[in-house]
Amino acid sequence: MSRRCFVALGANLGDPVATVTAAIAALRELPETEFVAASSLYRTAPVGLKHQPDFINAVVELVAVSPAPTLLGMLFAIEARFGRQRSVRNAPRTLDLDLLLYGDERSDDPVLSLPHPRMHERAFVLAPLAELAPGLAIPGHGPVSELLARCADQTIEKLVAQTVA
Ligand code: PH2
Ligand code: MG
Ligand code: MG
Repeated sequence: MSRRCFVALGANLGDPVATVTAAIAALRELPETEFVAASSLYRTAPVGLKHQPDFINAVVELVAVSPAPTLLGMLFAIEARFGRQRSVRNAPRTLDLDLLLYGDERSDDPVLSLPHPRMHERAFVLAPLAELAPGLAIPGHGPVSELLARCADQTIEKLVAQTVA
């Protein structure tokens, strides 16, 4: 059975625009997975640990056949390819890929919580997600557009795509 999935991308080390762009290209190539759409890129103020560079964030929509843990393993493999080092929680990172939603599945497994446990209160997730699926309801929390309206105090800026003349 296939599931509608959303993956969040985040980066704030190196060249984060190039990294997020390349990671979106890598997500297009995932096996047993249909790539549906990518949001715009957003420049966002760090949430949590404040004294670190701004992030570039985006969200991608997929239709996956693989079970959620298999999909998560593929996301970790892409993070590793982009040089992700795991240190303290919320530390700056070259690339973070978070599985936000796997259909309407709910899980409180510490390795893979679904929906992603903090997604409903983060503008850097909700704004790109709202571009792709504004009416989508996050299980246990409600429609994306309503949740985003509650995050008006968080600083995010949509990047206008740069076209080469
Ligand atoms: N990711 C975090 C913690 N804080 N802040 C922003 N703006 N963007 C992120 O992707 C982000 C964060 C943990 O994964
Ligand atoms: Mg994260
Ligand atoms: Mg992560």
